Amino acid sequence: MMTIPPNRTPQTDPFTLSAWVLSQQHLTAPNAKGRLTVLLNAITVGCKFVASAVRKAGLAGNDVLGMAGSSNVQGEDQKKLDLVANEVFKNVLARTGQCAVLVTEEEEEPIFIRPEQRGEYCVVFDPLDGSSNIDCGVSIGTIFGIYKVAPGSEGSLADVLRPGRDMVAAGYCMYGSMTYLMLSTGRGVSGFTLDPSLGEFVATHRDLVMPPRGSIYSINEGNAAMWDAATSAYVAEKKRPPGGGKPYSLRYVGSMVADVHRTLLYGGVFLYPADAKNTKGKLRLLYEGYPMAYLIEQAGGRAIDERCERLLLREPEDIHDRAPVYLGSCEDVDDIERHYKEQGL
Ligand code: AHM
Ligand code: MG
Repeated sequence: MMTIPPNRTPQTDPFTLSAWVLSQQHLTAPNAKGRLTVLLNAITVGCKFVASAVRKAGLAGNDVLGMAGSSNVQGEDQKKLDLVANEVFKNVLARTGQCAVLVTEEEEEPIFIRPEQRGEYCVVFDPLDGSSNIDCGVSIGTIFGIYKVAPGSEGSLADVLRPGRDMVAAGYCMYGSMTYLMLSTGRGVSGFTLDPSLGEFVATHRDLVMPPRGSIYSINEGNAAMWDAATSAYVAEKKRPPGGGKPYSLRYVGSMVADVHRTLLYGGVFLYPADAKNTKGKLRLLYEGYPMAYLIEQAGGRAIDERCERLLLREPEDIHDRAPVYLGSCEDVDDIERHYKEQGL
């Protein structure tokens, strides 16, 4: 009988996302019943669907670009593709039978799953982040975080109104030049790339570790006149380093998923501070800040708020709460903290 020698090259060992999740569960919870695996699989189906919709958007028969003529809970105009993605994720998640509560950026109230379909996980998500980039074909993404309900809970507001450190998994999918899905179940971060010929996410970034320092800062400089003193001083220092060192480069896509993805891979920092107009910043804590902070920390980086406290420990006041976000390579985020301390925090 012919035996197949172990060969771990990606060409002959397509390590799929489902296989990776099962292997992680085997390590962390050997008695697990595979429920989180089912849930994560459903999320990958949603991501593949949205990736396909994004690829075809604007072509004949796919009239999903442009405005839907409605606005979401934050009063922001909704794009058609936002709404398509929202429906897709709600449907695939509810059908798993593993969810108790869903929170989506697109809907004001949490969605409580009816008893026949109810499970023990809560998913908070931004179905299509980076709205301003949808119609021009620049990278956009889906962000998600997963909590487990409290023991005995049938799914309540309290199950989702919790700090991000309680999440059992978090990730994002970026619809860019390739479709990437970066995921953590609390034991590091791994990245997967959608192989269009297989229709599967295949492991391409195993156990990702961020550089301790980068050379890129990422912020909307158009808001500079409204920044606080610490943010202004930090950015000024990166442009003109003391002692004549090499300045940092500025990169800003305007899609959090793309800006964080680059930060995870190359290092550096991504900031969305509070400013004189947006006193809590712009980014939503539950389904933007926490999942990204979770991934960054799991990859060895650091994520803080304007008090220089761990973002993952911040208590949400509301499911659509916003928070200032500073995340990236540890030493770069330490620099930001130093400026806040110098300004008297
Ligand atoms: P959205 O959820 O409406 O897309 O808004 C969130 C996005 C983030 O992806 C991005 O980091 C940020 O808004 C960009 O904001 P700005 O255009 O103010 O720089
Ligand atoms: Mg968003």
